[in-house]
Order: sequence, then C-alpha cells, then structure tokens
Amino acid sequence: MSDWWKKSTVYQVYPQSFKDSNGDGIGDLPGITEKMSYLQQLGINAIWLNPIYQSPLVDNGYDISDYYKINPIYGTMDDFKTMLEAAHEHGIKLIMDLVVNHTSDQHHWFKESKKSRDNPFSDYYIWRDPKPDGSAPNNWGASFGGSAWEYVPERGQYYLHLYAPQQPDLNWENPNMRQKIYAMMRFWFDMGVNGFRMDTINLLSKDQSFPDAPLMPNSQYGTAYAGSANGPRIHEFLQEMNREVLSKYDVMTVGETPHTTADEAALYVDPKRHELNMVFQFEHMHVDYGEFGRYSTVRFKLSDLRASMAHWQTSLTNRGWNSLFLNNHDQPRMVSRFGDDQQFRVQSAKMLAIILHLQQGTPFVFQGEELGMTNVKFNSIEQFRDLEAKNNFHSLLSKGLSEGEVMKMIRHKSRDNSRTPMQWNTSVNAGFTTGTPWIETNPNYGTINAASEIEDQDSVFNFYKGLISLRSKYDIITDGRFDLINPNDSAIFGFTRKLGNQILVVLGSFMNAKVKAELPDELATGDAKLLIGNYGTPAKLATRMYLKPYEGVAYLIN
Ligand code: TEU
Ligand code: CA
Repeated sequence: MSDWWKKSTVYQVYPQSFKDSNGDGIGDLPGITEKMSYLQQLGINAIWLNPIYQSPLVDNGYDISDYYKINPIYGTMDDFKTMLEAAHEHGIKLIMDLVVNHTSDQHHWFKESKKSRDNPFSDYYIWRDPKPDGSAPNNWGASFGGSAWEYVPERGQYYLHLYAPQQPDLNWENPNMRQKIYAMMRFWFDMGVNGFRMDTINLLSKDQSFPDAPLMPNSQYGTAYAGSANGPRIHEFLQEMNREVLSKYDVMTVGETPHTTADEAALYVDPKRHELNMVFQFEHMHVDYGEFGRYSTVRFKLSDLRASMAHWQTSLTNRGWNSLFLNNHDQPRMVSRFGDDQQFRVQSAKMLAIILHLQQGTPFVFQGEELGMTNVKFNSIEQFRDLEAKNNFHSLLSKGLSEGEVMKMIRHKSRDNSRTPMQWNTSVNAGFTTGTPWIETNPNYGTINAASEIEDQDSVFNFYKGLISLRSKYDIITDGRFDLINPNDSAIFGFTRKLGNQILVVLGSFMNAKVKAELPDELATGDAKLLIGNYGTPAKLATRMYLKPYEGVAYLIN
C-alpha cells in the first residue's frame, strides 16, 4: 500500500453549490463531471465529495436515509459512475464522505428501530429510559441546539442525537450494525472509490454510563463531547473497521475528530495502530471563539493560530500525518477570517495558502478558496439556509443579545459563507446555474470568478496552481522537519522545513502594512532560491527583510 495521499492535494467539492447542469438551482454530479478538466488544470490529485447519498437534506446530506442510493437531486447512479470514471481519466482520485455516527430518521433502520424494543433493528440506535420524572436520560445538548435526547412514545424511550433530532446516533455497541456499515464501505470501494472522509468519526463510542456533562458556555445543556469524543471503544472499532475493510484496499482515510488533542490524534494516525491515515482537528478553528462559543465576532490573534498549528506539526512528527486546512463547508471563508477580504484580498489569500501548504501534511482546498472567494454579506436571516445559523439566531436572541449583534455574529461565522455558489464566470448567478440558486450567489462574482482568474497570471487561481505543483517536485515539502522561526513575532508566521542539507524558509506577514522581519544568520546565508512569493518583487532573504502587506515568500536553501 502506497502513501500516495502524502503527495496529494485534495480539493473539496460541496456538490450542492459547485455546478448545476440542469437549471434546477442545485449543483449536481453531471456538473462536477463537466468541471473535471478545471480541477485537472488546477493540479489537484483527489476530490473529497460531501455527501451525495439519498437524504431528506435536513443537514445538507449529513442525514442519510439510504447509503446505497444517490440523492436524485444530484443525479443517478449512472451519473455517479460517469463522474468517477471522468475523475480517474483526469488523474483525480475520489474520496467520499462516510457518515456513520448517525443516519437520517428516515432511514429504514430507524423507522423500524423506533417501533418497538424487540425487533431486529431495536438496538441499531441509542435508546434509554426516561428519568423517573420523565425527563431526558442526561443533560447533554445537541450540536445544533436543544437537548440531545428525543422522546418516542411508541417505545416509551428517548433516543440520542448529537446533532439534529432528525439525525439519530447509531449504536456502535451493536456488532450486527457495524457489519452492515462495513459491507456498505466495501460496496463503494469495490466500485472504485479511493477513500473516505469520515464524519465525526471520534464520536462513535459513547460512555455507556451516559454521565451528565459540564454545561456549555451560556447554556442549560452539558457538552455531549465529554461523554462521546474519543470514547472507551473508539480505537477498537476503528481497528476492526481497518481489519475488515480498509486494509483490503489502497485507499485514503481522513477522520473528522472534533474536540481532540494532538496526543489523542496520534492514536488515530499512528501507522502502527492501523486505524486512519489522518484526521481533521479543529483546535486552530477555535482561536476566534467568543463567550457564546463558535458564533462570535472575535478576531483571532496570530500568536494563537501559529501556536496551535505549530503544536500539531511538532506533536505528530514521526508519529503520524497531519491534514492541513483553513476552510471547509462548516467554516467561514479563510480570507475573510484570517486575511483581509477587501484591499489585500488577493495578497492575503495567497499568503495564507503558502503558510498552509508548506507545512507538513496533506492540504485540503475548499471549492472557491483557489479563487479567493469571501464571506457573503447576507443582511437578513431569511437569506441563510443552514439550520445551524437559524437555530443559533433564535437561541442567541433568547439570551438577550440585540438582533444587530446576533446578525453580525452569524454573518462572521455561518457555515453558509462557504456554501454560496461557486463563482465560475461573470454571467448571471456566476455561471453556477441558469435557474434560481438554492442559496444566493455572493454578489462579488463580477470580480471574483474562475474565468477571469484563469486568464490573469497574477490571480489567486494561478498562484494555487503554482503552489500545488511544488508538492510533487520538492520532497522537503512532504518530508522536511518543521520548526518555527521567531515564535513570538507579532506580525509574521515564519517556519523552516529541513531535509538533509536543504532548508525551506517560509514567511507570511499577517499585517496590512509593511513590516520588518529579522532572521537568524544561518537562514540568511547560502544559495537561496525563491520557490514562490505573492508579490512581483518579493522580499529578498536576508537577516533583515521588509515584508509588504500580507506578503508571503518561500525560499529554498541548498
Ligand atoms: O461536522 C461535525 C462537527 O464537528 C460540527 O460540530 C462542526 O464543527 C459544526 O458544523 C461547526 O458548526 C460534521 C459535518 O462536517 C457537518 O457539516 C455536519 O453538520 C455534522 O458533522 C453532522 O453530520
Ligand atoms: Ca441540478
């Protein structure tokens, strides 16, 4: 089995918003097929496709009602096979989303399960008796608001849902259920799929005593992660999955693991343990949390972002492999969040990409990131589509915040920021659809779009293309050892990668004005070659250098 994923750049396609081929306003599989040569041109090696399975779409497909069927709004199974073939013909692998912490409440397993306590599916989900006073079995809150328990009169019991009530949690204690999941995974691998991104995979094993948990900030509910993240049998389950399925195929796995420390992550990704290839962790996504958690208007501090990323780099050195991301379908746009989406949009988008892709790990590019797409400025809650944004809108208002404040928080952090249609060109709806898009297009597509950027040599798109191409040419990017430069610098994220006699020096300024960088002598001497930079005349490598606003450079010393 090869480690092809170490040399790969993965591109995340959010199907609903990528490309609509039939004018119904919803992106679809033929739309992805149509854009395969665009992805090949960018130079990415694999696609991670968000869920496209049959689903009532309460949570945009993370509520699956049949793992073996394609949601008709995206196309047919034949459309899927055509897309998979097209991907492979273009030298692109396909990573699917595996959502097995929960199903939809419309899945036939759940429909059976809720009928009675003694049918073959009764034990496929997590059912518990009410407390003597009739209330929920414990104080856990659901990720999307409210209690994590829902009462079903037919059974006289509550079922657990860590996310929406329409997303009941599967009972991984049940070996029959586990075998059904493994069979389903084999089905997709046998069809030629090259890997899985595994949704909230570290939540599968719950503490079977279901203890009350410490309260979440400003909430009456306990944090369910306390009794579900990295639970007692999680490694046993993943090792079983690996033995039964993953080890039999040359595939890539990336497990989504919220609330996981680097030391815990090492247990998932240590190759000797035969679990996963890498995980998505969120520590660096917490640097701008506020008093109400994720929904805040707090601006991150460079020192926090750098400390977190560096910590993961060094913690996993020689123990496992990192994933690298600043963007996904659950996060606001990175250029708005960590860069400057106004005057220095182009420069800061490029600088962030340099800092990310040249760390050790597999970089993930979320659709539109390669164009420098920004957050969307929706004014009314009606324009948002995400259930999380809507739920938080109401719950934050009920906590006494003004509507103005709440809208500002939602605008900053809503997941819909990433979910607006991909901006292909300057025609109506950015060329995403000829119909009415399911979510409004960001009005800035006149300036930010693929067609214009492909033509413009200085665009974010062409920069990504260059950056992505470096990975296959320089082993130091995959293998070099990571060390911070000036770990306390207030403006510059700097690090080196070292391999044999080579040193890669990477510097990124997070300032909107010119700043001074001071480098140790050993880095400023020698025969340095510029690998990539985001200004026409890049700062020269020297003991004292001046970086322009959001300047990013990478030099290779031989
Ligand atoms: O997200 C899981 C997860 O960790 C969420 O708590 C995530 O951090 C949240 O969306 C942030 O607001 C995964 C999927 O990526 C997400 O889209 C799904 O809604 C969720 O699982 C449930 O399946
Ligand atoms: Ca469509």
